[in-house]
Amino acid sequence: MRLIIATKNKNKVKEIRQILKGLNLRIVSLYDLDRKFRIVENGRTFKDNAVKKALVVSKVYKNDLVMGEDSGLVVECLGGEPGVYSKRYAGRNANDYKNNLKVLKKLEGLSKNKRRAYFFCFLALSLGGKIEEIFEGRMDGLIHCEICGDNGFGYDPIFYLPSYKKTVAQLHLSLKNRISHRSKAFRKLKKFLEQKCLEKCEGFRER
Ligand code: ITT
Repeated sequence: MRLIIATKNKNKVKEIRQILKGLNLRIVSLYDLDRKFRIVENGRTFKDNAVKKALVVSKVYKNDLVMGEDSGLVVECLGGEPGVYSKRYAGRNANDYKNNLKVLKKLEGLSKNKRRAYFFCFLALSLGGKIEEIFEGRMDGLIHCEICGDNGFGYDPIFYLPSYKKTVAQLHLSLKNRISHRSKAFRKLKKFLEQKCLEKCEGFRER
């Protein structure tokens, strides 16, 4: 059985493959299947977007399990920004570097206790065009005062973890994958699939 991850973000796929290692499913992403597959992300919440990604893909790939994933950075003193706009925070030609600079600039001069932020990941699992279950994960930290580190992607170079005294981009991927928002959500998914869902899926496919 296949688990299709409804994402074209190669960095996410790399993390997800490592987190789900050992699961008796073939993991493929939209990046592998159809790079032109378009999903309009116009939800107001991570949940809306994750559900939309899952359903749109599940209606096409009806015999596969489909996982919609939406994630992003929430900065408390910015009223939740960049939130669902994390990918394109710096505008139409945004990239990770420009997005990071925009956040750093908005927080310039602010003390540590005003720099609280978290990453959020929302997952929606779908089969045969219907949502089966949803999962979430969160990782708390602070916005650093400069860009630091080369690992990871997105806002990892400015997301500082006081307990490690490092930004996420300074951590090895295997450590990020033990503590991240994404790993927390995907570990819940993994447990669910192992305990409850795989038998149902096999039954579904035999119909
Ligand atoms: P898909 O929609 O194809 O999944 P995407 O990159 O557009 O790919 P999202 O809409 O979920 O994905 O946007 C997520 C953005 O949030 C991502 O581009 C990063 O800027 C940020 N983000 C999410 N998870 C992150 C992480 O683990 N580390 C750093 N930044 C992250």
